[in-house]
Amino acid sequence: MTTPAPTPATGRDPLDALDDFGIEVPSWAYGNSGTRFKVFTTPGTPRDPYEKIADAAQVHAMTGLAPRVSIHIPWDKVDDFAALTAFAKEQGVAIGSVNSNLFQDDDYRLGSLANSDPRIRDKAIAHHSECLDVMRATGSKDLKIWLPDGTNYPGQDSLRDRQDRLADSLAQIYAAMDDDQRLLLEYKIFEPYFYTMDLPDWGTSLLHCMALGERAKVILDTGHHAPSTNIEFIVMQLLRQNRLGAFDFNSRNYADDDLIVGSADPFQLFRIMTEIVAQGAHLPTSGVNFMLDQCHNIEEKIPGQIRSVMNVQAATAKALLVDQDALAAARAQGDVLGAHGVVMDAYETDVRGLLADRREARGLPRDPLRAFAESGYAAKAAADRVGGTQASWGA
Ligand code: AOS
Ligand code: ZN
Ligand code: ZN
Repeated sequence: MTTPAPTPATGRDPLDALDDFGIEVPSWAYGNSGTRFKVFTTPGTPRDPYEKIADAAQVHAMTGLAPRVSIHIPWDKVDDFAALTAFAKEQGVAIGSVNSNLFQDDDYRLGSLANSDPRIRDKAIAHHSECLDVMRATGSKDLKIWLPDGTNYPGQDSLRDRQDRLADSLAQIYAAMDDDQRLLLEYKIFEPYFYTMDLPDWGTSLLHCMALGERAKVILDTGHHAPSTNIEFIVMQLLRQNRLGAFDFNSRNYADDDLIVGSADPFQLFRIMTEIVAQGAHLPTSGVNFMLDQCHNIEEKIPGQIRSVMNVQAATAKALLVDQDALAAARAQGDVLGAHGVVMDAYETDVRGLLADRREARGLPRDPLRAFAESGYAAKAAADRVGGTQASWGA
């Protein structure tokens, strides 16, 4: 199919919406990280949060697509968060969501926010108060909670009591938040526990968010579902309830692979973005935070992130090219294959040239990966960053 013309109704190019589209990148993607097995180190890997932010800023400089960096506490803890925020600004980016960490403390063996021991629950709640202070210092508005709590064996704990304790802990965190702060609640079908997770699915996360209040929203990590789950349906349903707060984008083949989004199944990413565009949720006013949650073990990290944001942009571009008038007409006529064809025409459009043109028009490199390779940044980082300890997923 040829490149679609601008929509006749407005005369505007549907891809203009991309100019305001941003993807948040995770600080931990720039550290050494990977699987349960060997973690390969790379020369030039950041040694502190400043160097992680400098690397993330390269992604934005090359693509214009990654204006914010998610941070993780305590991995990105610094003495002076105002200074870190100012440094990010100098680099051309901002600090995005603040991720709490409930999965690296011996106290949390039997759970954190859902633990039966009130002392341990209080400790986990207090950690979120610390994260809220980091948000106040950095200007971040999103507190992101991934709850690793669960059980491994039938009978290990009361599933009902765990939910009640979790609800109470979350309510205490929510009560400590400012009016302009949001609580984003992630779910995951399994891992680190394998019999039950306390937040295993979008329905459970949504129920907790609804009990908390309007500023509690669900995070959908694309790697956190059973095989064959129809993720775009969940996207539609959460949008319908105004409860989709954010994505953690990544690619999933088997479990929580955390690989480059859109690498294994670009069609799924397109289907997700089609539901997003259909409800106008690609616009900044929608409040949906499009984040990456990825690790790069064997590939170069900055190019891996550049590729990732470009994949999300390409899927969004194709979704924007769906001819909504033709789609509505085909649906109204009960034209099953006609409607399907409209969607497939958009998916099969080669948007690479269109996106390169748009980048060039904004003063960005036509080919961000090539521009980064030619910039010499990686070699300079490898030469400069000697001594110290390289950052890793988990530190
Ligand atoms: C874990 O599986 C989740 O995806 C979380 O989002 C987690 O916080 C993230 O991977 C970084 O710790
Ligand atoms: Zn995640
Ligand atoms: Zn995950």
